[in-house]
Amino acid sequence: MQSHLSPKVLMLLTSDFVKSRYEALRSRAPDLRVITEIEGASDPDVTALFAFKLPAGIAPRLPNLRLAASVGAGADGILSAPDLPPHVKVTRAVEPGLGFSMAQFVTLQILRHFRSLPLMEQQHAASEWKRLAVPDASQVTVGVMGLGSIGSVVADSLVALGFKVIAWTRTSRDARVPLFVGERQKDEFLAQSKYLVCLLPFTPETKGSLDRASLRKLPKGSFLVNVARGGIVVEGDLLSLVNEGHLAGAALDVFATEPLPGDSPFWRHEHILVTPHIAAQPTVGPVVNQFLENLRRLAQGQPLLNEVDRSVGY
Ligand code: NDP
Ligand code: OXD
Repeated sequence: MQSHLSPKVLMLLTSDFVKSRYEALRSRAPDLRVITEIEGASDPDVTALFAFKLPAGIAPRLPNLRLAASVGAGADGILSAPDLPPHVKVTRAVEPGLGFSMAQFVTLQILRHFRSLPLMEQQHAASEWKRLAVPDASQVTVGVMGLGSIGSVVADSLVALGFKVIAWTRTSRDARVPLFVGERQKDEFLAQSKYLVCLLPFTPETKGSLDRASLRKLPKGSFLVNVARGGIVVEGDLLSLVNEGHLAGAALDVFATEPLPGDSPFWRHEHILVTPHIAAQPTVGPVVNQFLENLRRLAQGQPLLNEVDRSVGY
């Protein structure tokens, strides 16, 4: 490829996560023009952006931007830019390994609580031989919010472990588990979910949707696993419901503010486990290949892989 003919790509190195994708892109496509800062007040040569977050003020300096590709599964960090022109196509990363990593993480959190791992660790530390009752997964319902490329793999894994699994989606379709659809079936879905796994995208509709009123609908003693985006849950409402004993606890991997501030009451809470947004990550190779394929498709006017529907935000 002649360098003067290749597209020019801007990567915003906002984290190590993006930096490793930058290095992989450079080594897989050495002739591609990739910059990490806009050269000058504006750069009319940049046609594609590859990033996790798009701060305000960048898009207007790229007058010929046509593609904004997320290096992650969620494109919310790009869609939230207030000045991204409506004609720019947005894509996100989809790859099979991501569903498996997420299924490992979610089942780890559910089983840790369901099989009382913290108590076993305490007993171990105290040299205490005390047999615990073995709970029956077939009597326990896990509700998976969002049955997309990741949620469907998580749901299948939980079924394989013997749990009753139900799911909640925005639109109706065929599914391997009982499906509840839209706002009209949300309360019925929540009322059955002893474990609630949030795998929704962060959109104007889902933002703040797990508030006190919704979380209160869960059966008493329920447990929340949020691996989607922090802003979907109203954090103060969650904390009150755990402190009041309505919820047994939560495993939280994502937060409204990341990194989670040191003074957050979630840290060290005995019924809450905080992890630093590490539930799953798209594998570098497939994501970089998908981006290169989309550059090719863009140049040839073909439909893009994993394009986000900007009218619904995912
Ligand atoms: P998808 O876009 O494939 O699936 C989204 C699912 O959510 C779909 O089933 C969709 O319904 C449903 N949904 C969307 N909006 C609503 C709504 N308003 N009401 C009910 N259901 C709704 O997403 P993925 O499975 O690929 O990823 C899910 C999320 O996981 C990502 O957006 C990201 O935020 C998060 N993530 C977190 C990671 C971490 O490390 N913590 C790593 C990777 C991803 P329908 O089927 O009807 O369209
Ligand atoms: C993602 C994430 O969206 O890491 O890929 O959260």
